[in-house]
Amino acid sequence: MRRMIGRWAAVVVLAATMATVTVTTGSPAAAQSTCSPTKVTADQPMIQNRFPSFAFDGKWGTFFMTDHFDWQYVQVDFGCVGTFAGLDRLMSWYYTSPSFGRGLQGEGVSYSVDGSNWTQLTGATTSGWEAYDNYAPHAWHSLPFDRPGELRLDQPVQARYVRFHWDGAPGHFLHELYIDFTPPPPPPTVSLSLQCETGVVLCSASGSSTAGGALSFAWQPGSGTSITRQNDTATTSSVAGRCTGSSYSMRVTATDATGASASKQLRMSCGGTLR
Ligand SMILES: [Ca+2]
Repeated sequence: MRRMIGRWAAVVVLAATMATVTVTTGSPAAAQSTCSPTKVTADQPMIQNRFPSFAFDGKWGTFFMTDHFDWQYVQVDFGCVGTFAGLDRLMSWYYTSPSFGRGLQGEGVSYSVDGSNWTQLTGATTSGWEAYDNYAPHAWHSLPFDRPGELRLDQPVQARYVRFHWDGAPGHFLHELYIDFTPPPPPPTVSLSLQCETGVVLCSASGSSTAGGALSFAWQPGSGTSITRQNDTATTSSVAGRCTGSSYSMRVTATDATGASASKQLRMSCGGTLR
């Protein structure tokens, strides 16, 4: 009878050892930009419900309209610091593009990282508007209606806020701004899979980072469990040890070179056979 129990126990242990549980966490597809939603504002009031956002909504048929204010601006807050490289605009005179152009009405562009300290684009730091009158370092006039072409920075800069400045008038509709802005890449994410076997303490973890490169693994055995690090590679790690109770828990954290990490924990049965 004792022998029979021993055989059954052996079968149970074997079956239990074969069983595994895997938990996966994190996903590269879950990586999202950290930029807040874009906000468009203006320093002068709109008229006829032509909102400032209409100047940056991707639709040429909508426009922002104000009264006659010199050197007013529309500000685009991208919600994060990215790379700003150039700006073009679409303006009309009552939906037309007359040949007389905008005359002596000035235009210019500035940018900021924090919304407090601003840098104006100048003729010396840009290209694209050489055909127009650069009457002040930061200001041009005699631009045409429609699209004059992109004012392009010689060296792209880091910015969160971009302002388009212009001398406005009611019939000068600002239909759209075309801003060359590249948001920063989303922060790296680590995906991690932890697999442990019942009956013995044998766990393995594998993972990857959207940033690429090697991962470092940190193992935290539950109470009453001792483990020995077995094997590490750039993307996998494993431990083995002894069960000292009826169950054990195991937690592993994988961290990439940027500091992004993912953790996972499992609780498994010891099987009562390998104390
Ligand atoms: Ca528009």
